[in-house]
Amino acid sequence: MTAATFESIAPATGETLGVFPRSGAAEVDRAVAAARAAYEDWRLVPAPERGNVLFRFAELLKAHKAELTDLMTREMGKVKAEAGGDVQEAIDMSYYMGGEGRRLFGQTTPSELRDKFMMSVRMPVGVVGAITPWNFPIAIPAWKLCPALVCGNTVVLKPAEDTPLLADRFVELLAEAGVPDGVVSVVQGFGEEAGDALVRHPDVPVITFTGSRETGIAVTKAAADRLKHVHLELGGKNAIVVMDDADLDLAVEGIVWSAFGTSGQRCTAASRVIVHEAVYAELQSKLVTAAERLRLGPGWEDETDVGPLINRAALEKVHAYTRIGLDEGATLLTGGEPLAGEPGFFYRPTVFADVEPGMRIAQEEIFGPTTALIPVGSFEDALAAANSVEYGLSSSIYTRDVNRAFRALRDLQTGITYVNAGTIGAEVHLPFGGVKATGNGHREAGQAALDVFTEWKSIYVDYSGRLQRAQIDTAAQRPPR
Ligand code: UN1
Repeated sequence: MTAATFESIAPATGETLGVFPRSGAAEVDRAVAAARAAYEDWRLVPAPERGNVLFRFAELLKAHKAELTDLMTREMGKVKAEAGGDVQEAIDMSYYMGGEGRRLFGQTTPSELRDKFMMSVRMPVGVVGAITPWNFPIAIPAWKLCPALVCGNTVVLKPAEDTPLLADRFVELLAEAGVPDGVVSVVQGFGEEAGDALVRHPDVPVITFTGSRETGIAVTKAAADRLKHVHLELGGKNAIVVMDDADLDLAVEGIVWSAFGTSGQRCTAASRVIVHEAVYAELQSKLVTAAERLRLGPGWEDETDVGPLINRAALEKVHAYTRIGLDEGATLLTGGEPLAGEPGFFYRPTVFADVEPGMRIAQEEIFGPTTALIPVGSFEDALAAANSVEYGLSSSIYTRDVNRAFRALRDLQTGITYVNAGTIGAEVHLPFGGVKATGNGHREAGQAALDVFTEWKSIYVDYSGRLQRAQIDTAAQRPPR
């Protein structure tokens, strides 16, 4: 066991919540060996029984929802309603994937030959390495582990080093739900040590990772030598388009929720607002009024609207982007500074106006409560600006024109598009993920998640009792003329 440790720090106060072992290659080896051994039995447990374990896990998450919610407000910092939503998302995913235990549908299809049967079935892949972020510290582990487990895989989880307490509770509840020893292990620690060892481990054929684009590329390269399956959920630079016919009050509510909810620390956060010039001035003033009304504070206090950022480095990064925006010539309408006199990592909700689509604050993921207003003269210009970024996770349009709405649904280059709602709030039973630099073609959640954690096997059964040659003997099957 390594002697090195790291601390979990409460972002609202800076106090230490716990001390954790800083795992490296040796701990990863041990966890993978346990997962590999446990796989031999877990893959043979009938899928409906594996599903029952997930139903029990959902019940336990429900029973512990208040405790987990409170812990999340302290360890991760998000406000109570959102922390409860994070836990709820895990509950929903666990029930949904529990139900998959009685589906996991494959296909049957007729053979071209007589007395021959064919079908495809999903097979588990083996040990899954799951690397999860701190921003949804209960929901995202559930997005990855629930489908992985119901499909018959075992898992080594490397959670973010900012939220180790929540990860430990997550895994304890899984064990209490009946997940056998070794089927799920957690290795606490840092990406460059524990994460890297997991990604490179020869006995881990699948890696599922949520985090930054840069780390996603590094993970892909490290996994390439062994041709691992890599599922990536990376950044976003999500835009809300507000057209001249939009309900502006509704749009402002959606912008505030999407830009400042979770202090902007969602990969689906609206960090750009593309506004038709006919409503630009009005929207700008309504948005500033709404942003300035938000109360910052610790997540566990009922009156708080916006909690702290996750750590000091995040605070410094967000503030650096404020300086970049000012240097680029954007107009700072509100915010743009840390909350004075606070021990925690609080940053005021920040709105930039007169932003050009090509500016860095309109192109790069900030992951904080900063949004950029971009004026445009037409629907076409709005779509072009929205699509001008390298990411493609979520997008939204506010309009009352059904034709424009459907064109936007077709032409916005993102994996998720909303009409008359903000960019956040995806539900667990539709695919979640993005195009372009947001990922590599896979999706989590919904049925699509099963594709990450299974391989297809095609099965042929010939019950004719004689040699039948596909593609050659088919003529003999035809009735004589
Ligand atoms: C994330 O930010 O990584 O759609 C996930 C949403 C949430 C999930 C966000 N259900 O905003």
